[in-house]
Amino acid sequence: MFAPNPTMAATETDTETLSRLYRELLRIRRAEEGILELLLKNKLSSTMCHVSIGQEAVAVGVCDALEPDDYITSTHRGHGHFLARGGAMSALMAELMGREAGACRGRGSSMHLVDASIGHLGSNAIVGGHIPIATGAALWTALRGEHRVVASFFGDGATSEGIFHESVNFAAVQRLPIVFVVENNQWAMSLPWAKSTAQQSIEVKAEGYGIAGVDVDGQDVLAVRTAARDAIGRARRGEGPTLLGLSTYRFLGHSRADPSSYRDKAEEEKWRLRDPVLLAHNLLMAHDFDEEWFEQVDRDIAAEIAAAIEIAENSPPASIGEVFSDIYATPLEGIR
Ligand SMILES: Cc1ncc(C[n+]2csc(CCOP(=O)(O)OP(=O)(O)O)c2C)c(N)n1
Ligand SMILES: [Mg+2]
Repeated sequence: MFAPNPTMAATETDTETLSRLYRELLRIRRAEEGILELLLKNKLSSTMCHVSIGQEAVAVGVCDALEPDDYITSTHRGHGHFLARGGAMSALMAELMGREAGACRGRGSSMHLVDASIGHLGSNAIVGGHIPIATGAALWTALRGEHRVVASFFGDGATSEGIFHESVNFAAVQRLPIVFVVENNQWAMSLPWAKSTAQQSIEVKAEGYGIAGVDVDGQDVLAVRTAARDAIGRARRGEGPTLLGLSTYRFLGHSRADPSSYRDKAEEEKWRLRDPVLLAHNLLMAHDFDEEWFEQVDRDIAAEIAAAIEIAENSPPASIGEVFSDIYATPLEGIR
């Protein structure tokens, strides 16, 4: 079973890649801090909002390994997946604020982010609900003889859902081009991973399905990227799915309303030391990146977020008259 390493893996990676990954990790961290501020100011269209602070290396490492034509599906905790896949900051902020400039024109909010233009097939409020959608997309692309890969993000809790087993089994039998990304943040609300499964190794679970599987340090963005590249490569070569087990941790509560009183503070402290942003920062310091560079990255990101919020605030609110548009290919009688 995976045990967190004390330091980030010393991988041979060029500094351009490292700095790109760091920037993206920080971009997601700052965006979600901004989203929590907007929530406190009552500026979001829904209070249902789950942030992935602490888990950013999962989204960044996997999405960095995908090609532009590939697909992802995401979860109720999906702001990071959206941004890492190339979603615009303004499309995210406006969506959360219920504005026309949002990715779903303000009608989806935090848990229903979709953007076909970046191959984002949607996040889903139903735990595990998007895993069969991802599997269907993988079947579709395989039947068409394309070389696209689908990466489906879901939490540890979703692996206890029947639909997870059905989807993985089907994808395994059909050798579909899909990577099942288990974003294992150790908790499903108040249920710890150790109490939700008798087999905590994703690698061993994968054996049961007859597919590749691996347990990876999900706080180490380089390790995540390397494992994702391997899995995506297998899928693209027609070698079938991979169960990619990424151990991570949500630093905050399940949602804003959850103080995580069921968690051991020592456990929280231990994981805080393995903050993915901090680990990447330290690695860049070891590559002689100076304070000035880090401050500039911070300023660039702050400016991007401020501009995105301004675009959202200047955009009209989603209109009730549009609530059924883009839902049905042929609108039903009486529902328009
Ligand atoms: C089918 C279903 N069951 C229960 C819920 C309520 N629920 C929302 S999030 C959640 C926990 C999910 O845990 P996990 O999959 O590990 O994701 P995490 O929240 O840790 O990112 C639950 C039980 C739901 N939305 N859908
Ligand atoms: Mg979880």
